[in-house]
Amino acid sequence: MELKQYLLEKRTIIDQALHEYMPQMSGPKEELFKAMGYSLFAGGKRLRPILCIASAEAAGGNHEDVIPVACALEMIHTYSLIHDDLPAMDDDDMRRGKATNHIVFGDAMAILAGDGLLTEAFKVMSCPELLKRAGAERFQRVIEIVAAASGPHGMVAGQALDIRTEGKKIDTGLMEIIHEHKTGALLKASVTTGAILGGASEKDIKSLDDYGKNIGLAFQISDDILDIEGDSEKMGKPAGSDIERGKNTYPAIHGMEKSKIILREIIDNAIETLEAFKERAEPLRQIAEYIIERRK
Ligand code: GRG
Repeated sequence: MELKQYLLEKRTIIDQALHEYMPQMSGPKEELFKAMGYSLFAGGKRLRPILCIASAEAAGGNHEDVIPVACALEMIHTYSLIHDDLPAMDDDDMRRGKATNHIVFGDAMAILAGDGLLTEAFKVMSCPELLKRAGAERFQRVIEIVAAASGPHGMVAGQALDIRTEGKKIDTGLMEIIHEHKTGALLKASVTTGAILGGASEKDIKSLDDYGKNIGLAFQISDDILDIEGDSEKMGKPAGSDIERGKNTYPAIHGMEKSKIILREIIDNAIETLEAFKERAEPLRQIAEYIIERRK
């Protein structure tokens, strides 16, 4: 399996579905939808939806089992980035190589574009096709997992803690809680929901859930490392902003060398949880390796 080809294939499927869920609008709602579409189609890697599909495949299902949920995850992720970039939060001007949403549309419209993407995500997931395909029990379980991972038990809590601890010295335990909630929760939910909708057994859901937890943390550590060693042009945003803001990152607390060792260990743990899935989990294995090698 060639990962590059796999990622391209899945990204195409997701982009097509996202365009169907988010048609171009004319009339009074035009500006709002333009602002939502601006960030949704700004060139994101689509990692969360791809993980959702790859997890469904590892469980024996396919992308058709998860499309509404995969797209909803990307909408929620995009909302979080729009709000994270606002002047009241990280105050960033560049994201994905383009001016951030509030720079183009203004703060108020950027807030509303984020709100629109978040709520639309739940509309997309609550479609009758998903209910019919998944059955009521899986359908309910998946929506609850996505809500918990995004909201005040997940990403929103991580962001709140991150903002409140900026510039303060914290211990590794608290830093891990922040990472787990802010970035890890939605990545883990992407894998778990894929497993459930792909028809995995409870034992397999647990293994894939463990994989998701590990790569969620790994992704944030690699992001911390990239912020120091990355190339601003490749990343589409300026490097070095974490240090400037006094963010509590892995390299800041453990140093660069140890952070890289920890990252390798976590990726190895993630790959180990996939043993029972044999060939079907090859994309998930390669995505785990990609997290270490990624440059953006
Ligand atoms: C505003 C509620 C709220 C939450 C924001 C996710 C987040 C919480 C903030 C983003 C801060 C950040 C840069 C975290 C590092 C990890 C991360 C989520 C990077 C961006 O995700 P990618 O690399 O982005 O998947 P693309 O652009 O490829 O979609």
